[in-house]
Amino acid sequence: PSHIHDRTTIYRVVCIPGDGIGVDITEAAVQVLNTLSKALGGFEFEFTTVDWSSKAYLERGWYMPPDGLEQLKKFDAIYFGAVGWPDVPDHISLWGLILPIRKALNQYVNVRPTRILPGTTSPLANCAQADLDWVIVRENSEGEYSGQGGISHEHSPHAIGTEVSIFTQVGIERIMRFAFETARSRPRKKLTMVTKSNAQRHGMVLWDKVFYEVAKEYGDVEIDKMLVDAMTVRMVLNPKSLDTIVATNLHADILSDLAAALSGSIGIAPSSNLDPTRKNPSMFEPIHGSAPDIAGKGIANPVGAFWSAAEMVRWLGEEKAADGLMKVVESVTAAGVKTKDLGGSENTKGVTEAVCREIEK
Ligand code: GGG
Repeated sequence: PSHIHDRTTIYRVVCIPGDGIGVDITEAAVQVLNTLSKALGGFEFEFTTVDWSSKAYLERGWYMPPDGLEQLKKFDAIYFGAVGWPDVPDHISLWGLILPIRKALNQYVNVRPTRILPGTTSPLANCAQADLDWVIVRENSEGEYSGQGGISHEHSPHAIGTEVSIFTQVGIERIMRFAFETARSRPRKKLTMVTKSNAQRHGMVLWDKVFYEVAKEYGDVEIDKMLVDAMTVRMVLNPKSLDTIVATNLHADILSDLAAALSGSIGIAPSSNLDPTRKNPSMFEPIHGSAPDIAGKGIANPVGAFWSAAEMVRWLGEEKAADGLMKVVESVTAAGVKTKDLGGSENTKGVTEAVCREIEK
């Protein structure tokens, strides 16, 4: 923590609401976090909000100021809303904000848990709550999102685009260790590793090799290996057979959206971009994007934002408060207070106020 004042721990959190519904849900998360700290006592949040967004980019030509990454290092945690707006090409917005932050702050792990929350249903027929409980561990620093490559012969009929995936022994080893530790900490102690090493014959083969090497240190963890295409089928047809999943940056990005949809809605899914060395602040964000079609309408589902906030609180060391917040969120969904994407009729404010009221009880 940044500092302790009158026996209250103060956590300095920088909020980057970003674009579209990122703004709505960040506001909701801040309201809930303030309510939580007030109700529990012992810790408080000092929020700083920065306008690093596509709208600002269109006005001034940059997302982050030149010292933006250095500014972020001064905080205990980063809370992120969403990035992406129709007037800016998506590769500009992603590379203007979220990808440089993950890379510069050594956030090489992206943890994406998936569960069916009480009072909600999976679109999968006969899928009970106990049948779908996964943690996807996404490699968050290299692979397909290395940003290497280029376009030659541009503006000619012979243009050539290359997108180079970089996988390093160090990068693979550290994500595997994190995934094995995650699997070990869960009751079923089961890890499924995903690649496409039949078609991609270099980096993915190294990924396989390192997985089996690291597995030797974790004899208590049951392992298996899937090709990413077959994995989508297994997630839909046999969700119960999965527990912890480790995959590359791109594969896990895709699989975690599928996972969220199978758990009921992309609107509930959280993510933690972690620097496990804790030398840099970690970043917490719902996995959904900016949803321009519903931006500013006040109808976005804030549950993914609350769950991400709970994971931030956990990472900051307030385990009990994190568990308490998730219990409250689950009691609110169980009571049927839900947005339209979950089959309910509430708006963002209605769900947020229900969560706050429940915290204050
Ligand atoms: N809240 C997350 C967000 O804005 N995601 C936009 C996106 O496309 N992210 C890609 C990624 O997570 O790598």
